[in-house]
Amino acid sequence: MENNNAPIYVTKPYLPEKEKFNSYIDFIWESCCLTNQGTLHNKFQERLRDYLDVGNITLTVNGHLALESALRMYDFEQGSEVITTPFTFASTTHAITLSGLKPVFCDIKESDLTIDENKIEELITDKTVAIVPVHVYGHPCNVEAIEFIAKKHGLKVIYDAAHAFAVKVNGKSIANYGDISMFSFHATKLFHSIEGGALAYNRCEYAEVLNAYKNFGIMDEEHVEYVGRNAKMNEFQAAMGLCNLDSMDDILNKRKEITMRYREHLKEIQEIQMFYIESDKVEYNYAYLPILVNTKENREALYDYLAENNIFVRKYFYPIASDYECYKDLYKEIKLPVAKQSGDRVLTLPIYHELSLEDVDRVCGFIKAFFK
Ligand code: T4K
Repeated sequence: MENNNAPIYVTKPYLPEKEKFNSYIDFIWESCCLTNQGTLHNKFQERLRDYLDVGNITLTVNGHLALESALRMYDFEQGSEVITTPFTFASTTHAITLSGLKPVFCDIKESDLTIDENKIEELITDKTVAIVPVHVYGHPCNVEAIEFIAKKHGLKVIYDAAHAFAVKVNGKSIANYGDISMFSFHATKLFHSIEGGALAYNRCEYAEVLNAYKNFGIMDEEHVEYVGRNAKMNEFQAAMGLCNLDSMDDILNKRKEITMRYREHLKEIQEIQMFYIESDKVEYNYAYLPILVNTKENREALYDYLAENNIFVRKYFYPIASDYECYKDLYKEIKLPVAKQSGDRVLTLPIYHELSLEDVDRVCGFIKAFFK
């Protein structure tokens, strides 16, 4: 019998048919090639290039090391400034810092919680070398305005597109905007390879350097040209990616259906703000289900109330990066009112392939009861 009080978590990984995954595992056993650019890695890379409709893909062991590799590839002078958003997962800010660069935080827009393109230019100094915007929750940044600013000031644009797999803007895959885009294929993402990530870019001259960076900077048996890391994707990850890529249409349709059900339920609740991202320009991927609650007190109380009822939502992204213990002393003077308020009010509700519409009804039933 169905358990009507089974815990519901914010997400749950999509799993392909076991037989299909096993057939790839059989192949790995026969080839005895486990990692270092094996057959499945190369096949996955090709298929992703087609799927994302972009010139080049470099696969990595996770999204974070992909972002770090992209930043390090440019060999920016240490201490240079990178304009970015504080409303993101820890990885974005850490990748900039760990690359010896200084994150300069720009506030975000309340309409979609992405970086506020109108506030970027005032932060540019003679030390600025790049912009690292985040397509947070799969909401695309204003890619045209950012491109205009970057060109005007000679800056690189490296998108953190960890959440934006399969999103399209102006009919084009989002992977085609900026100099490089980083995607995360972590188990919690709508498309995953257990752990994993990729850099997508159109300049083929980047390929040799990025491929070397993920393999200790090794060019060939006798030449080590760069101070690289080990960020290689292995064959088991590629096998999972290949399986899941076949199911993308199904995954996207299901997430859309779930999102519509949430919208239907929650649109009447005055205390909650939702996001409607689809437009003539944007094909959205329904990666997350973020809401803004009217006050921080209500957000905290709703979070606790749902947990008491076995529903485990998350506060992605609270605290904002400038308030982390490891950064807050550096950013005491910075005012980021929209990011701060959004971090204080945000909740991301459960959304994953297996989530039934009855589960959505249950989650929304508790939210309605809370606001009554
Ligand atoms: N940039 C952005 C904007 C990102 O959001 C991320 C990652 C990155 C960069 C870096 O990409 P990666 O290096 O990770 O590829 C999770 C993920 O670990 C992280 O990948 C993701 N963003 C972030 C938003 O969420 P946690 O610490 O919240 O995950 P965790 O373990 O608490 O899992 C959340 C829920 O998922 C749990 O309640 C249970 C469920 N779950 C999780 C896992 C791992 C499962 O059911 N099965 C599982 O195997 O960070």
